[in-house]
Amino acid sequence: MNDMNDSGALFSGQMVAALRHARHVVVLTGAGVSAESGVPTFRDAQTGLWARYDATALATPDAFRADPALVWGWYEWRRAAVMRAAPNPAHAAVAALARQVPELTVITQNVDDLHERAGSAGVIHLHGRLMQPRCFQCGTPWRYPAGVPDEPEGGRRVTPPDCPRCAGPIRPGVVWFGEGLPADEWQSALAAAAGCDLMLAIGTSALVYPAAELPQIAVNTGATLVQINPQATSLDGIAHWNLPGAAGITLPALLRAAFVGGMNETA
Ligand code: BJW
Ligand code: ZN
Repeated sequence: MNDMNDSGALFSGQMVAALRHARHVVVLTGAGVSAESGVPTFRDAQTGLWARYDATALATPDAFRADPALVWGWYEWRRAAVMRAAPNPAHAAVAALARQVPELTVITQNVDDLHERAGSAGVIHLHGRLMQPRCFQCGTPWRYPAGVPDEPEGGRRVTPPDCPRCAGPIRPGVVWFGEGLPADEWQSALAAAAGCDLMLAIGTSALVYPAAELPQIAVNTGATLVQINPQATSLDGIAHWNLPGAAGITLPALLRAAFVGGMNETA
């Protein structure tokens, strides 16, 4: 295994060649890819009103049933943060990679739309989309009013809107713990993981299943696994290369090494 430094200055030539010659690349992203856009990761310490709560306890159907205004307020606060955020160089590099390899599949666990806003198409959203709420009772889609919600910095409780069809509460369009992943997206992700020859796992703690199975599936079917993450994760032991840097620096540097004349490459 070959590691590199945080600035992305040196990469193993073997790894760069694997990327350069890959026919189907899968990019699996987690919250870390949006961290440099200022969107807190799921397991970052929470602030304001939310500091008293564990994110994993808020992201459940039971939490919404017990206190819909608390949970909807948390998502409104996060929606405002995402709408004010801009894609960072990691999102841009993922979009650019699609123009360098014959086939690229982007699978994200993120509920934001920063990959799309950077230019990626056909992104598989395993955990749903923040911007596509629906009724908690009857599932009817609901549209947010235009504009960024005016949420105070510390957050607040917000009563969810009522469904125009059944008067049930509107819920965020995300996948909570204990809920199944969208079936089509999961099947597409499984097929891509099993069919790719290189997977880039970027900015995910790989703690949440079944998404965390995808890198192992890729490795089991012979793919090269490259991880970009400044912290240790459960993927460290199965990745062929661990690049311990920030995604917004490391991924653009890796692409320059692979596709712009082989700079930043070791023998
Ligand atoms: C940087 C960086 C920089 C920082 N550059 N990197 C098998 C075993 C055990 C449990 C289960 C199992 N199968 C299912 C379960 C239960 C459960 C689960 O996985 N629990 C675990 C906690 C153990 N899974 C589920 O419930 C799933 N459903 C399911 O399995 O359905 C079938 C079923 C139904 C009923 C009963 C049983 C089974 C659903 C999971 C849904 C997850 N949803 C969330 C919330 C979405 C909405 C929201 O955002 O509020 O999705 S949870 C949260 O975690 C969110 C994320 O997408 C997901 C993954 O997190 P991610 O992206 O990895 O972020 P972080 O914050 O954890 O890590 C950030 C990383 O970035 C870190 O590593 C940093 O170092 C790094 N980083 N800066 C690069 N600049
Ligand atoms: Zn309804």
